[in-house]
Amino acid sequence: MRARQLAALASLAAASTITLAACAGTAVSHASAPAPMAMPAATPSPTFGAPVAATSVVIHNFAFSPQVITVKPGTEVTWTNSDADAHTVTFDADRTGSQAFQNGESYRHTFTATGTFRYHCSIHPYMVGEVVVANS
Ligand SMILES: [Cu+2]
Repeated sequence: MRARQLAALASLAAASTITLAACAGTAVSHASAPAPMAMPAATPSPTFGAPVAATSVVIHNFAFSPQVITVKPGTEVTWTNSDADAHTVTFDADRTGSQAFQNGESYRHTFTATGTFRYHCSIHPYMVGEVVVANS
């Protein structure tokens, strides 16, 4: 019994050592292989709707509508919550964005730089949207 426990502990320790070694190896190869990071941008998610030129988004039935909007740089975008539940607008890239806001409340954000800005609701992470900021 005692010997078996010791053996189990020993194999656990060995496994930990292997895991640590594997982590170190992974970290090195990860730094030189940006392919996994680039994948989401290269293949747009099929759950995203068609882009719509708009400056306001309504949150209704646990979805952002329109889901994908296009704006010019310098545009202020307004999200208005028409659900009974609170939601957030949280940008995927840096987790900045709104606090939870309630029914009838709005969140505004001005987009200065061009780019594609994906966001989600931090309370309901399956709620996703995108703002495409482009000059044309
Ligand atoms: Cu939500």
